Amino acid sequence: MFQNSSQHDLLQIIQHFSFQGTPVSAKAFGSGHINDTFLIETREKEYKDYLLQRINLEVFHDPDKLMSNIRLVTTHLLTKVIADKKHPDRKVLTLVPAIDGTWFYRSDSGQAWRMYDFIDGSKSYDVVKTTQQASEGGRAFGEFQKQLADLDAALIYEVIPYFHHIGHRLDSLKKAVGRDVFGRKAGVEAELDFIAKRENDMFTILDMAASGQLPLRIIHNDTKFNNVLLDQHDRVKCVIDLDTVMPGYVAYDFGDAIRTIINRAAEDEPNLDKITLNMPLFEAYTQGYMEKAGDFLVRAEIESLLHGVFLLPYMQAVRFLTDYLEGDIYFKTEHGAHNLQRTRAQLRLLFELEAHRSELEQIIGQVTQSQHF
Ligand code: ADP
Ligand code: GN1
Ligand code: MG
Repeated sequence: MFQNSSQHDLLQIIQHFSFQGTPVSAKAFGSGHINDTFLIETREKEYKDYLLQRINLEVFHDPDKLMSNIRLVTTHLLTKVIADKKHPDRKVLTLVPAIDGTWFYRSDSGQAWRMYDFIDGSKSYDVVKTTQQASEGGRAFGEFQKQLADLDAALIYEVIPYFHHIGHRLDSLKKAVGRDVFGRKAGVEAELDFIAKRENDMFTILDMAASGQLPLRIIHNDTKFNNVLLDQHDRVKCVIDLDTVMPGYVAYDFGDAIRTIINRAAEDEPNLDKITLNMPLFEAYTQGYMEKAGDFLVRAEIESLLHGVFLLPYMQAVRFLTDYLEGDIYFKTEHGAHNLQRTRAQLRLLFELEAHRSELEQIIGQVTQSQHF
């Protein structure tokens, strides 16, 4: 297992990449749920540090296609960032080539590794605290969608099919319930009931899309707030974690960002009473997002944003619960009931969002009106 990999093993792995400097340490880094991430520090001041990642092959079955997407997207983003003279400090995730000229390294045991430049002087937040952070996040993801608007979607592989398709996610949950391999179903009847009661309401975005109202765009698909790096002054530095950049509907990105911004507590908060809504952060993100995206969104997309706010915590709960029932094979977990705890926290968040629906709707309305869309 990777967690047991020694510094020595990691330093061996990076020898397969064309980097500069003398690596002196490899430390586990970040709090992502999917890949194994390490900061590689180099001795010399003049050389960068690096970020080494073991790609999770249980999640990404075809690393060639995954890395082809990442190359395509980062190359495209770079042309946009270079052209943007107003923001010279902005960065694009930059891959370090492997010594064989490809973009990742396959070890003899079949593991897939990649390396990025480490983006210095940046921070990511699991819980958002200030309206400055939230509005910058909104600008970051709004701009990201805009920058990808002219990338040919046909060139992007669908590396995880039906990633945000709620019908598909509910089918997976039902199959997991049917199999109940770990005998955990009996302990989650209340959660299953809560999910079942809302099932029909959660198809609105797919219905709007099916009736031709929503354009399919290239979106980020994992806009959890810790997937944007901010600088010391909490200004956007870089959008990261590009593994899931694929076609989708903008409301998915909006809803997933709000899921992690509006919640005063952590995604896996065990004390459900701590899960309350921070409305000023919701307003700030919406403002920042609309500032960048307002000029390309069609009216139906603006209408769909609120549906995304309910759908994404719901879908996330469905995914966590499915993984709990299947024995925790997808998301990294820290203890046996972690996916259940995450499920409960996301369902409580959804409950809170439902209780404040009209306020949320009003805020979106006010922001969009004030920006004349
Ligand atoms: P995962 O898919 O597991 O979430 P990420 O690519 O999001 O992996 O990386 C995990 C964390 O590592 C991020 O949340 C961020 O804090 C940090 N990180 C990722 N890439 C970089 C980078 N190039 N420079 C600095 N920090 C990074
Ligand atoms: C995973 O990789 P990370 O931790 O940024 C997951 C997202 C979930 C998120 C929940 C490829 O994101 O879809 O929303 O966990 N990524 C993948 O925290 O499944
Ligand atoms: Mg991440």
